[in-house]
Amino acid sequence: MYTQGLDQQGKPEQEKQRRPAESEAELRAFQRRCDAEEKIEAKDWMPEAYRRTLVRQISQHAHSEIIGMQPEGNWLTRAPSLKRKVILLAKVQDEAGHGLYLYSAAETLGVSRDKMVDDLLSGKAKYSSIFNYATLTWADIGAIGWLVDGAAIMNQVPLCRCSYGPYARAMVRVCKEESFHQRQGFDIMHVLCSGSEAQKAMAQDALNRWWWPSLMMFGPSDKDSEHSAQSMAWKIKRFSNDELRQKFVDATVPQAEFLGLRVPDDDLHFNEATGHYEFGDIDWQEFYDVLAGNGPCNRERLAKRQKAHDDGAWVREAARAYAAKHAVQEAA
Ligand code: BYC
Repeated sequence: MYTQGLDQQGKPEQEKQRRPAESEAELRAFQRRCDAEEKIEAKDWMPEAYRRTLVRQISQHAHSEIIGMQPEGNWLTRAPSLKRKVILLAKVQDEAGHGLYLYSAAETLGVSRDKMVDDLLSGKAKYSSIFNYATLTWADIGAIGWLVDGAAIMNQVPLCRCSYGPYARAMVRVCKEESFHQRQGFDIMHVLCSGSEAQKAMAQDALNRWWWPSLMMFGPSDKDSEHSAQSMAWKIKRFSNDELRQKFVDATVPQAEFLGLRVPDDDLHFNEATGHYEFGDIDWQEFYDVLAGNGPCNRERLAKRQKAHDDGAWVREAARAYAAKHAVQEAA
C-alpha cells in the first residue's frame, strides 16, 4: 500500500534510523508544509523526531486496540442474548481490524510489525491505561462502549485531520466503527436503566468504576503532557489532552442524566458562565501506577497476549514457508 516501510524491509532497525543530519532549512520547510495543512505522505521527507513520534503514537494506538479486545472478549460467551452476542462479536472483530490497520499505517514509517509486537510484549511500548481494568458484569460492556468508545471518538475524530496521511485516512474508517460501538454501549446502558432495580444498580456500579479511568484515557493534564506541544505544532494532535477531556465530560454528563445515573463526582457541576461542566480532581497517582504496570489487570493482559502470540507461532511459520516457496516459483 505504502512503500517507505517496504523499501526498508529486511534492514536492521539501527540502519533504518541512521539518516543524514537534518538542516534548519529542511526543518523549516517541513513546518511550513504542516502549517499549510498539507498531508505528509510515507515517502516524503520528514524529521526523524516526527517519524518517531508517529511510530510511538500509532503503534500504541494499535496495541490498545489489540489488548482492548480482552476485557470485552471475556463476555462473548456470557452475553445475555444471541443478539447481544452477535453485536459484541462484531465489535471485538472491529477492534482487531483497527489494530491491524494501524500496524500497517505504522509500518509505512519504516518500523517492522515484529519490532512493534516485541515492544508490546516486553512492556516497552504502552497501550491505553483503560484496558487494565476488569469487566466484572454485563453492564461493564455497556460502560465500555458508552464511555471508552465515547472517549476514543472524542480523541480520534480530530486524528482524521492528522498531518500524516496514512494515519489520518485510517482514522476515518476507525471512527465510523467506533461510533457504532459507542451507540451499542449506550443502548446496553439504556436497556439496563429501563429495567429492574437490580439492572439499574448494575449500570450505576459500572459507571462508578469506569468514569474516572475513562477521563484518564485522554492522558496527563496539559501541564504534564510532555509530547503535546510538539505534536500540536506538527498537527498530529489538534486538541490538547485537557481540551478533549472537557469535551468528553460536556457531552457525556447529559447522557448520564438521561439514563438516570449519577456521575461519581461530588464536585461535578455546570458552570453557566463558561457553558462547561467543572469536575473534581483526577487521581493521577492511579493513572501513573497503571502506566507503570501496576493496574488491576496489567499482568493478566500481557500474559494473555504473550500466550496468543506463542499459540500463533505456527501460523507465522507457515506464512514464511509459503512466501519462500512462492519466491522460488517466481524466480523460476
Ligand atoms: N494510557 O505527552 P502525552 C480504543 C502516555 S483504543 C497509556 O500526553 P501523547 C478502543 C503517553 O503515551 C484507545 N499511556 O502523550 C479499543 C506518553 O508516554 P510515552 C487508544 C498514556 O502521545 C478497543 C506519556 O503518557 N487511543 O479506542 O501526546 C475497545 C505522556 O503523555 C495514556 C489512542 O491511542 C493512556 N491513557 O498523548 C474500545 C489514540 N495517556 O509514549 C476502544 C491515539 C498518555 O512517552 N493516541 N499516555 O512512553 C493519542 O491520541 C495520544 O497518544 C494520547 C497521549 C492522547 C493517548
